[in-house]
Amino acid sequence: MFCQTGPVIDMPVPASYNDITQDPTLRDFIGWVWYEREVTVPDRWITDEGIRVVLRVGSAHYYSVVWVNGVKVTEHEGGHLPFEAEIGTLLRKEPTIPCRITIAVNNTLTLHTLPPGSIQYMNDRTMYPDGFFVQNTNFDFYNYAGIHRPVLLYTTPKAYLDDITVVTDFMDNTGLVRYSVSVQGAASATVKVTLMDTGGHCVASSNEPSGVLKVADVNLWWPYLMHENPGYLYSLEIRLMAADERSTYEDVYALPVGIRTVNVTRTQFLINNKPFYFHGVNKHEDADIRGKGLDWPLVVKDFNLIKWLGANSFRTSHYPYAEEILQMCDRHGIVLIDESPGVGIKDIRSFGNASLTHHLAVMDELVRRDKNHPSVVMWSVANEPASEMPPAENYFKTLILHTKALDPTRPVTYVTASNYARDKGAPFVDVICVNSYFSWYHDPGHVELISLQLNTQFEDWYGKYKKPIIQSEYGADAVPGIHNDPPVMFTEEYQKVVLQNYHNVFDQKRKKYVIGELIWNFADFMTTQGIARVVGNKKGIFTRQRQPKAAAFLLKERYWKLANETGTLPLWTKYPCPL
Ligand code: GCB
Repeated sequence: MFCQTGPVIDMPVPASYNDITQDPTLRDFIGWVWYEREVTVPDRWITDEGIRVVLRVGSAHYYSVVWVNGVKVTEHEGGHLPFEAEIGTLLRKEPTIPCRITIAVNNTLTLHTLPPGSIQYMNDRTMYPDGFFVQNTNFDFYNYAGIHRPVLLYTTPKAYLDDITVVTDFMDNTGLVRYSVSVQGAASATVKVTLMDTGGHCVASSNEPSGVLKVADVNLWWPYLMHENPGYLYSLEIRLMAADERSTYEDVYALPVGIRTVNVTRTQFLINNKPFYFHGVNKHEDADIRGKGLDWPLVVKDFNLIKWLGANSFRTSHYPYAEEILQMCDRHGIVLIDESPGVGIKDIRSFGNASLTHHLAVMDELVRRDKNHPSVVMWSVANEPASEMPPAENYFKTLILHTKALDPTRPVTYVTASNYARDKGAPFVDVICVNSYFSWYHDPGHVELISLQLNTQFEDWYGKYKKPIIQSEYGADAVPGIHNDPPVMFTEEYQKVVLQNYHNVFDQKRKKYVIGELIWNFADFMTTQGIARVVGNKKGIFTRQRQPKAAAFLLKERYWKLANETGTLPLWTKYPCPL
């Protein structure tokens, strides 16, 4: 059966659809879009009943419905996280036709989605035509939509490895890898687990589906700039063998494992029992043309810039990033604060049960996806919610306790911008993360006030909660190439002087209870149109095309100074290198 779909346009995957065509209605489109393509699958996938065929969507923004050969196979709420459907049975029903995959994606945000938003119909017919509506949101980035990450077809045997959980620890020189393997599709199965070092040598093994592997003379996973050889990864190879009356099945999975611990005290963040100071950035998945679509050259360029800068960490502001990016962090020793898409929760109706239920489900999906990454050292459940509203107390208590139950090994936070005295959720977080924009949104132009106001901010938060604090955002817009001395807002000089004033205070407080500083933002990024934004947010220290502004050099000098003072430089910095 051959189906004609109708007029279509070429649309690359992965990519946001917004900036691909010249059509302004598609750029700002709100509603359903349809993707479709046919693929031919190997005959063996059809004839061998012992094979599971799985369709996996890395992420699609926001609500997706998926059909295969016209039959609905799954739907999923939420961008930023993967979802799957098993389609083998369906393909077997009509083995002669190619596999037609149809994905409908709707980017509408409501009060109960994450991030939340609302649709507003404009009813004044003297101003707006019939049916005119806008999508309102409370976040500061463009609501890019489409299929943002790869769509894959893969197979497993009927009996397969469904999940692996790894929790690591160490005592003296011995590493401990507590693991548990979940098997599906087999009444009984044997599992062989082998932990290998980077040279491919087996360092520990077991025949149990769960247990503890002991690693003598362990190589711990260390962050970049904290050890000469950061990002050490073992490989946990798991082989599953199962049989039924028809056949035997073998599944195998190799999971990179970094052995490290994370702990928080009243004043410190400890990785492997050593104080870790976050000197890093906030990012966005954002670039010209592809929007939020995964783009390997961009990913690798960004990691080169992060390392050039001497940054040791970033926050996945304001949603979960592609798994490929987390894998890069594991390998390079870049520490992550892994954030949910809980950004812009400002309306009291977004603190109700429907929203909370969805937020809990998103945390389930996020922790299930990212729990085994050594680079992830903390969960952030939200960014700048209206945490002063009374329902925030129950909302964040439930959310944070739920996340801790999912993963007792990592601290949990949400990022706040509200007043310390009125914040209802702060008692439940492990680390206080505060955003502030002194001399920008407050007292514009008055950089001389930063020192006083920032000092007050830190003393107030620490005084009330006695928890370590990360300055999770600070910065100023700079339009590249605009200069003025003495500095005025939007110039490269002003961005620099704001940063310098913040740094002076960080240097006093980091010896006490401030455990990190994350610049807003790594690079300029696109926002919705408005009078406060000139073709996007310009607080990047790099342009959207990843060229440095003056502030990038200032930050580079600072981060390498911090690294020299608090860390251990990687081996390659001791030899001539293109820094
Ligand atoms: C914030 C937000 C971030 C914005 C930034 C800004 O507090 O968390 O999403 O982009 O401020 O530049 O206004």
